[in-house]
Amino acid sequence: GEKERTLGIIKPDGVSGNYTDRIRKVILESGFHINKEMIIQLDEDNAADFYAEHSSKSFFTSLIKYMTSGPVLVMILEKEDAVAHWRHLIGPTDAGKAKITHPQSIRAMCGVDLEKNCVHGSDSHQSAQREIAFFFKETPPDEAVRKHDEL
Ligand code: YYY
Ligand code: MG
Repeated sequence: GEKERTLGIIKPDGVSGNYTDRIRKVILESGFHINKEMIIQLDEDNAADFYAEHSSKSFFTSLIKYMTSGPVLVMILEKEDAVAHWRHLIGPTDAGKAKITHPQSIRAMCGVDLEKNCVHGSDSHQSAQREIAFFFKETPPDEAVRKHDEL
């Protein structure tokens, strides 16, 4: 089948808690190629743009504070069916529940709770393309620019 790309992020407490090497090992052992990676400190505007779909949610302010609390490691992950496979590997959004229901998942390994869940994965092929462009192209997609102007 076709190779696909998805976006993975190791969130601030994953980076500061020294989980990067363990997560990278799981990624490579699962057959992904790490196409590109960079460490970046998000500011509030960056984080709000990235999570624009959640801007009306009650957890948004707290999420932005968490995502800007330290550097993150952003990675383009490539393999067949990368989006679905990476979502499967990271496990459920709530890391507390993941520890019970998906103990082998990355969120079970390094996450804490529903908010501090250690890693991000794109939720669809379309989201992956937008999110990869968000971090790895000089010009953000129109959608990101529009959302930014609205904030
Ligand atoms: O895609 P995924 O990261 O698994 O969850 P989303 O529903 O897209 O939420 C994005 C992000 O927001 C989640 O990783 C943690 C945080 N969050 C939260 O703090 N509280 C919630 N009730 C839902 C999500
Ligand atoms: Mg999501």
